[in-house]
Amino acid sequence: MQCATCTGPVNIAVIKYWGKRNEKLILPLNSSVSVTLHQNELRTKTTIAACPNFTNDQIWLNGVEEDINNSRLQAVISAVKRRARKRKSDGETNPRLNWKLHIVSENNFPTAAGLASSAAGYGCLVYTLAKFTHFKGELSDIARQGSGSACRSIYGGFVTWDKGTNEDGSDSKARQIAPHTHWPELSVLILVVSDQTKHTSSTAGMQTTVETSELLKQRLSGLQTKEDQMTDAIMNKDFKTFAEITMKESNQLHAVCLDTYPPISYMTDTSHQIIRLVHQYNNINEDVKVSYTFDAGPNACLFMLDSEIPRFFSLVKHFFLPENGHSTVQGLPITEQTL
Ligand code: 2P0
Repeated sequence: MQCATCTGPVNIAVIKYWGKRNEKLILPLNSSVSVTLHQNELRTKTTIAACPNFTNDQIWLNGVEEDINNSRLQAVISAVKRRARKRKSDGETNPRLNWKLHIVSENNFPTAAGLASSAAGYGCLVYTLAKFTHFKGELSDIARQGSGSACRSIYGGFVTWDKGTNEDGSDSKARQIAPHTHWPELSVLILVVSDQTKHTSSTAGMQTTVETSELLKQRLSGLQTKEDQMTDAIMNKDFKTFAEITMKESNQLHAVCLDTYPPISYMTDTSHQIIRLVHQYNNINEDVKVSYTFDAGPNACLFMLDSEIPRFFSLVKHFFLPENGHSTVQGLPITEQTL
């Protein structure tokens, strides 16, 4: 029996991906920018085991067997094998490419609750497949075919997913714009409001948005400028600009979701309370010290410089945590996280 185990990180988008131009290849309507989180807290762990005697491919996610014939799973498994075979075209054979695989994947955080579990999951799966088959080369475009946002989890630090223009998706992949060491003071606090699976998957939600939202067209027309400003803010470690664009991006994503017909609402009252707390905190400080972003779920990702964490976290504890250290809302712990 041969095994490979890897861990994969979550990434949080600060310029959001929402809408595809090609559903099958998972090609986005816009480029996006993200921050990859450190793997100490939120991560997927995937093990692939295989031997000549296994008769079927099988996969277990968080201890439950899933359908291995899922088209996205099949797309990434066959793409990694195809690329690994190509590398061996000199006649050398790699027996592992013909073995059936047993794949076990676990998240140490709520799955499908708007915390980028599919990004970590597919990013990690592709990386582990590459390790198992001894393939070294481009993986981001393969991870994209599992879940769009997964292409960004292949890289650490600050990452852009270029939407690309080729019809076959060959230029739709992520690249690192700066390593995590570039801005070590930047931290993120994750407030887990709910660990419930989201009512509308990102895939279904963005499809309905593309079909019905007028606001999406307006959003897309201004995004390139925003992406450029965000990249400059990251390169210049300009927290105020980074934070303001991040908040406005989150607000616009959720406005577009509400403009979808029927509307999609991912945030809860608690999410809105967190937004109000951040704005009040910034107003009192007469500066932008903290920013929020929400994905397809109610959970908050708050960016701030690490010097701000103790003061802001004490407010979070005061408003959202009873003395036992657990959220008043759903009884879930709040996780402190540093990039
Ligand atoms: C993002 N999200 O940029 C945005 C912000 C959610 C809100 O990427 O259909 O799970 O698998 O490509 O990657 C979630 O979308 O969707 C997402 P598919 P995915 O992070």
